[in-house]
Order: sequence, then C-alpha cells, then structure tokens
Amino acid sequence: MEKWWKNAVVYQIYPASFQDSNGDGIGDLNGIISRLDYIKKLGVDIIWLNPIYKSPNVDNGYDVSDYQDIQPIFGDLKIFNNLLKQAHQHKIKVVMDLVVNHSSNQQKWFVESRKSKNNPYHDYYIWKDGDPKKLPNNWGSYFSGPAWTYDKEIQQYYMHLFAKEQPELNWKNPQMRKDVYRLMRWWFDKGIDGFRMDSISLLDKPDNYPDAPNPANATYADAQPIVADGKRLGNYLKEMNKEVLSKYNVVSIGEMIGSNVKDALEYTGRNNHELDMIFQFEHVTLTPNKDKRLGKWNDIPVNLVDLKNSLSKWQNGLNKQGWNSLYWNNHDQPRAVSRFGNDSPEYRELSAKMLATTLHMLKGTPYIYQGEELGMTNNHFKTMADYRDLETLNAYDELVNKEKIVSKEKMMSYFANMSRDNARTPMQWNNSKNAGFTTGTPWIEVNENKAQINAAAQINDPNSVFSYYQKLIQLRHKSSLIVYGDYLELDPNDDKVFAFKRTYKKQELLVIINFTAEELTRDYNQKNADSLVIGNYSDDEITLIRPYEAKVYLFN
Ligand code: TEU
Ligand code: CA
Repeated sequence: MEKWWKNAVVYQIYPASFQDSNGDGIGDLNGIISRLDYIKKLGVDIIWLNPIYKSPNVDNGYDVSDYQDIQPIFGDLKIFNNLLKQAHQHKIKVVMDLVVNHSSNQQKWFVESRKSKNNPYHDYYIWKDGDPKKLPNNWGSYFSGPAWTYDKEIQQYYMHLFAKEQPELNWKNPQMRKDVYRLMRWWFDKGIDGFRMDSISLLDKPDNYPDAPNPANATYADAQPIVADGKRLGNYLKEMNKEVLSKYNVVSIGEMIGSNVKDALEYTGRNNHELDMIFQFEHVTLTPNKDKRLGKWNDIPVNLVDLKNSLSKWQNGLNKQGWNSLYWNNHDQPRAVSRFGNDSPEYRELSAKMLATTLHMLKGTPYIYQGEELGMTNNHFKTMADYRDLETLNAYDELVNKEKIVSKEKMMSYFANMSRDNARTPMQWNNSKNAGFTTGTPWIEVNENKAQINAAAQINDPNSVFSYYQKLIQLRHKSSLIVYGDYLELDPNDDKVFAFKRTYKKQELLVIINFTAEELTRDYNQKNADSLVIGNYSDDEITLIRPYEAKVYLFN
C-alpha cells in the first residue's frame, strides 16, 4: 500500500496574511475557516499552517512561548478544534508547523533555564561559560549579528542561530527530547495530520562548537556548513519516529537547510523510520552573492541550466528510495512568478502556468504557497518603512548602516528580489480596498496589483491561473504516471527549454517547457503523441514552442 501523502497536494497558509475575520488587520483562524470552500475548490488535500502557537512574535510565530496554546491574535484552542473539524469535513488534512530547534526566550523552559545552573531546565538550552567580551566562537546568526548572547544574570552565553529571542534547544538532553515528543503526541491526539518540522537539519550541533570556516572574512561566519546534518541527527529522528510518528497515521516533513541528496536519502529513505519527505534548499539558493559577506542577498536571475541540473539531481537521487517535496516558494522565499518566471503584465499569467506545469509534473509532493495559485507577485516595496521582516530589517542595519559594504540602492534592489516580505503581503481575494483581506488596516501593505490579480476574478474563469492549478491537481489525483513515474531529463544543457519524460509501465509523459519570452522550435517527437494532456496556450503548434509555453503529451 502506497502512503496517502504520495498523491496529495499541499496548500501552505501563512495565517497572518491569509484572511482577517475581525478587522484587526491580521489574518486569523476564523478567517481560514471562512476560506475552506475556496481551498476545497482548488482541490488540494492538505493544508500546512505556519506557526499559530502563542508567541511574542519576534519572528512571526517562529518563536514559540507556549507549544500547547494558540496565539490569541489568531484565536484559541476552541476555534482551532473547530478549524480542524471543519477541515476534516471538507476532506482536507491539517499539518502544523513544529518549531523545536529553538523556542522563544519567553517559553517556560527558557525562563527556568536562566534562573540557575542547577535548575533542571538549564540544560534544555545550549549555555557556555565565557568572557562577556569574547564570543565563544565565530558563528553568525541567520538574522545578522553573532549566534551567541551573554546573559548577565547567569553569566553564561546561550546559543541562537536565529534571533536572540530564539534560543537553541539542546537536543543532547534526553529529558528535553521527551518533552518535545510529549507535546507532539498531544497535538496528534487532537487529530492533526502531520508536522512540518522547522529548521530540523540544525538540531545536532558539533561537539565543542568549533569555529566555522570563514573564507570571506565576514564579521561572523556562516555556521550552517558545520551545523546542518550533524552526526546524531539521524538518531534523534529515529527516536522521534519510534516515540511519536510511528504511532499515528501522519505525514512528517523536515525543513532541511543545507542537506544534500545523500542526507535526504537517509531522512526519507524507505524503511529508515525517520521522516516522510524533506524541503531541500538547493534550487532556491543557486544565486548567492559573489561577495560572501552578503549571503543570500542578490538580484541576479537564476540560470536555467543550473536550475535544471539541481532539480534533476534531486529527482534522480531520491527516485524509488526517498521522496521529494516540490516547491517554488514559501513564506521565506520570493514569489515564484517573480523569481523563476516573468511578472510583467504581458507574461505573468503564462509564466505562472508554465512554472506550475513544471512543478506539478515532477515526482514528489507539490506544495502551493497561498496566492501562488493566482500568480501573485513580489511586492517590489520601495522604502524600508514598508518592510516588516526582522531578517530584512537587521540585514539593512548591519550591511548598509554598520558595515557599509553595500549601498542603500543596491540593498533595496536585493530586498525587492529576495526579502521574505515579498511572500507575506496579504492574500488578494478581490479588488476592494484591502483586497478583501481585512476591513481594518493590514499589518503589511497589500500589493498594488490587486486589481489585476485576485481570486474573485479568477475562480470562475476557465482560463485563469487558478483554473489551471485546479486542472493540474486533478490530473495528479487521477494519474499513477504523474505520481510514481520515473524521471528522465532531456538535453540538460539547453538553456532555454526544460524538457523531461516521466515513464510508468508502458506509459510515457513528455513535458516541454519554455523558460524564455522567445519563440523556439524543439522536436521531441511530440507530433506522434497520443494526446496533449495540458498546456498553457489554447492551441498547439507542435514543434513551435511559444514564449513561456508549457505542454505535456501522453504516449500510451
Ligand atoms: O527557516 C529556517 C531557515 O532555514 C532559514 O534559513 C530561512 O530560510 C531564512 O528565511 C533565511 O533566509 C525557518 C522558517 O521557515 C523561517 O520563517 C524562520 O524564520 C526560521 O526557521 C526560524 O524559525
Ligand atoms: Ca484578525
């Protein structure tokens, strides 16, 4: 029996920006409930909610202060139970975010932890003796500055790979792990259907915390290469599987920054009893800045050959042994159509459908990030006052103001391209003042293009991006070829067209995708196909491949 999540499609909801129900400008659980019909109409099987736990909100909920309660601004446990019930009535499963690489500094374990070195919770976090003027090592935080903060009360440093309000949990402590497993069971006993596990590749820190290599001589080094995929990680995951996951019929999805195919084969390998699938980061980190001190900040488009190379590596690498999560974007990444397609009015719809075709014809479980199904774009914010995300705000402060290694103008261009806020602007439901997201003042500005891009205009239009996603989802649900077929890339060095085959028993699918605005000709014997399964133009010119054209043929 194949697993239920293999032919499923996931819809990711960023609750703060999805639907506000009470006019405070922030999306909430009642808002999600009111949109279940929309989600059902799209046809997905699972919703994944970004964190909705109680949180001081330093990092939009990724700093959890109570793992067993709901953020009051989103609702409460009663409303959550109602959401779960109604989602299940709609035959939609619910996956929650699990943030246990770190907690909030206001979480009770951490509050106890810093009281004294003898406190039973002290060892739940990573503390280190040291001189207040000399950091324990050279590691930097993902959100700028060092990965260590000195606590004067207890006279020790604690580690945080993210904000200083997000102390790292100490996975070496068995009692801490037991507490995590306990709260996971608590949610599964409530009936949730899975967890997306935040930053899970970072759980196991190397012994003695050595300095990380720092070739660019940055003020703080990138710790990821020596932290991700630590040697004990597999054991922790096996233990979690034994203690929790194996006892329920649920899906487990690891967010695994830094992991390579070999690591992923271990985590998702059949009979390895770790996780079901992982989010890898390779295809969304293909364009690091040449100046390593600038990390992810860049404004160069990705090269198609590199992109194909990376996707193919993962398709081939996990075939029949592991399982891929397929995604173009999420709440941390720029909008797909702006990054990999073309968000100009002329090509936005075509290229959004083109990207959708590519992703949904690959092998793995596809994820749709809210608004992607409408072809929503980056917001292209023009002033710093528009940004809300601490990663963006801190990066500006550190790289432009303090270190002065990049100009203001250049950084604004990097942000317009890469800031996480590009994905966090409110869902565009209709063309009213705040796009139908809120009757109040939205916590982050609605994209100006709401008149051109909104759900109301698309749900009943058979040619819309939304309707196209609907078709792709329906196709997957009906086709073992799409779900289980083997993958074969054609012409890996073609820098304009992505072409691949999927084969299953005697059937073959031929996928031809034009990633450019040019008219091209390619002959993959499509004239002899039995049928055109789907395409983003209304007719077919066979060997002529028009701008951003995507077409899928079946050979029976
Ligand atoms: O992201 C973890 C992660 O790997 C980060 O590097 C992330 O990609 C970040 O955006 C770097 O640019 C997860 C969450 O998805 C993210 O929203 C959180 O801020 C982060 O963990 C901390 O919990
Ligand atoms: Ca609200």
